[in-house]
This record gives sequence, C-alpha cells and structure tokens, in this order.
Amino acid sequence: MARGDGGATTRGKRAAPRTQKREATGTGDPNLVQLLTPEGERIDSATGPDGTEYRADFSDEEYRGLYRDLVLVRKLDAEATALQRQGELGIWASLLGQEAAQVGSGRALRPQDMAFPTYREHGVLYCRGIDPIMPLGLFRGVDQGGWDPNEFKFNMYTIVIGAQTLHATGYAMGITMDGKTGGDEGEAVIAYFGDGATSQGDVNEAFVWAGVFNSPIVFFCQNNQYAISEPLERQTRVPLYQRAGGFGFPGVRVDGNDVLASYAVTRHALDNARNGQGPTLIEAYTYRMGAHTTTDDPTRYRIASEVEAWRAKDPLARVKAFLEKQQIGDESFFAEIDEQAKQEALHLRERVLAMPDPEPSTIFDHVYAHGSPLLDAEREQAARYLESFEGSAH
Ligand SMILES: Cc1ncc(C[n+]2csc(CCOP(=O)(O)OP(=O)(O)O)c2C)c(N)n1
Ligand SMILES: [Mg+2]
Repeated sequence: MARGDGGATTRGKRAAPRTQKREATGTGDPNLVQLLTPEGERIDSATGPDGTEYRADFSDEEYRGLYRDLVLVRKLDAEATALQRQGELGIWASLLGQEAAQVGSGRALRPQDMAFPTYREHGVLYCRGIDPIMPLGLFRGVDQGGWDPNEFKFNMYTIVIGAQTLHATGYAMGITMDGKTGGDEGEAVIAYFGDGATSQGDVNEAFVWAGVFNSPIVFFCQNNQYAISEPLERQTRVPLYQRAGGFGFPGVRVDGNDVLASYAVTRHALDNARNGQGPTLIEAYTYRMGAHTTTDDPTRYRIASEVEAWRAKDPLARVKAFLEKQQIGDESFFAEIDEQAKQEALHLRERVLAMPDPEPSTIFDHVYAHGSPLLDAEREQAARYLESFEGSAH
C-alpha cells in the first residue's frame, strides 16, 4: 500500500487525467453484460448491443462447481507466483483478477471446440482438463509446454502478441472447409488475446479473414486495462468491442469479473459460430490485479486507488456472496474447497521441485515433426560444444 500511495503522490499530476479518460471508454457503458453484481446479486437476464438476451441458469451443483474452479485456479496461480519468487520458475504471468473471464469462457467450450491461448490462460487450460503442471515446465525452462494440442483441444501458449489469432482463424477456416459446422455437434474456435494485442496487425488481419470467410471463431479479448505498463487509452479511442462492427461481425462487452455472464456470452457466441453464423468479438472487461509478469512492478505506472476500486469487483467474492445468500454454500463447503486448493497447490509445488533438468539436446526435438538437415547439423554442433567442457573445471 505504502509503495502504491507513494507512486500516486509523486506522479499524481500525470496519473489523474489518465484515469478520467478511461471513464469515456470504461464501465459507464450501458452495454456491459452482467448477470451477477459485485455484491453477489443475480440478474435474471441482460441484453447485448444487438438485442441478444443473455441468461445463465445453473443448478446449485453447477454454481458450486464454478466457485470451486475459481478458487482452485487462483490458488494454483498464487503458488506459481510464489515458486517464481523463490527462484523455481524463470518467470510467471499471473491471471489474478481474470479468473472469471477464463473459467466462464473455458467452461462454455464444448468438448469439440479448439482454443488458442496467449501465455496467461492458465484458467482455460485448467478447464480443458490439462494438468496444471504443464505450463510450469515451460516457465521453469525444462520443456516447451508438454501437452498435446489436439488431445486437449488447447493449442500451445503463444508469447508473440496476437499471432495465435491468425492461427486460430486459419484453423476455423479449415473447419468450414471440412464441413464440420452445423448443429450442436459442429466445431468452433476461440482465440484469446489482450487489449494490447488489438493494436497488432495480426489481430486486425485475423478479423478481416474471419469476417470475410464467415469463419466459426470467437475472438475473446480479455481487456485487463493494461499492456504491460500501457493503459487502455493508448490502444483505442472507442470501446474495443465496437471495433467488430468495422469488420462486419458483432461485438459484445461482458463483465469479465462475472463468471456467469462470461459463460453465457461465450456459449452463445460459440454456438452461433458452430451453426455457421460467423465470428463474434467478445470484450471481457476485467482488470489485471497483479503485475504483468513477475518481472514487472506495476506500482511504477498505476495508482493504488485504481487497484482498490477493482478489488471491490473481485470475481470470486461475488460468487461466494451469492452462494451464501442462496444458502447453497455453507462454512464447511468453503472450508473443504480451501483445503482442496491448498493440497493441490502443495502437490503442484512438490512436482515442480522434482522436475528433472532436460538433456540439452532435447531442445532440438520438437522443432519440426520430421527434423531437418539444418537442425541435425545444429544438434551436432551443440553436442560438440558441450563435449568441449568435459573434464574441465568450468
Ligand atoms: C509481437 C510482440 N510484440 C511485443 C511483445 C512484448 N510483449 C509481451 S506482453 C506485451 C503486452 C501485451 O498486452 P495485452 O495484449 O494487453 O495482454 P496482457 O499481457 O495484458 O494479458 C508485450 C508488448 C511480444 N511478446 N510480442
Ligand atoms: Mg492487457
């Protein structure tokens, strides 16, 4: 707190207009789709900008399941951050604050849908049934992300900002060519990216292609208000979801801290896509509560009061409040989930610490499916270089 407040004092003159400007494109927008308020009040239905009515009707068990997902995903993420701080991971990109956007959209996917993540979608990865240890190997630098994208319908993490939107669009065009759209069995694609990525050429090119070819894809933009230290108003002068209109497909802004609305909006957009109705841009309006990555210090560029204002919109607290009010979650239920999360985090930690260092030559293993002469030569060269150290004290 003291550090953040200090930043506000020393940089108050610069920070103030920035916050005011954000209001113009911010939460004042009446088109924000919300089904669960920050106080935990359920809203029966919400209308999107094109008149679509969104509802989310879950059983008590499903509400509890969503809460469990949110708690587990947050706990595992916190454990990964701690592991990085203790020198066990090279870097970590935390999802703190974005749990509802990820669990809501992740649970809205049908088994046959394909997801293309960035580097922050640990919550979606969890919903796809991938062992949460997988991205930790990547960030520990001992493997290149070990899951099979086709098995789990979840592509590899992509660090190159926006690149995966083009891969996803190509994949979606392929679905159409293969005749795999139509009905509930049809396939759809979801591409995740951030607010900063919307300024990339790749993302805009993906919008053009997806729009023109009416591809079965949902563009899921987690607007967490920052691209590292660059705030939203450095990316756009209009709300991001409105950009879709220029590409000829619908855009909708959802409360990304509301797991129910995130689910409802994503499910609807995916079902439209799989039924041949083309792309949708979803702007999940949320906030990155932590640092960009563990290499970043957000107190250098944002004021503590802004973070506090978003803390009041916490995605987990509102579901807990709802469960309590509805009397579908009691003390023992919450305690049981906390204990499960603690055990899973501990298990994750033990397995990370036990990860073996790889043979250096394995870095060449997964570059091409069938290798290449150049790669073979480079493998040889690296092996000779490593051998040159044998028997030396260094
Ligand atoms: C093509 C490219 N340019 C720059 C970077 C460096 N970079 C890494 S993360 C990032 C910001 C991305 O912001 P946003 O799209 O809002 O996603 P967020 O990290 O907030 O989830 C940048 C510029 C990169 N990885 N790739
Ligand atoms: Mg961002």
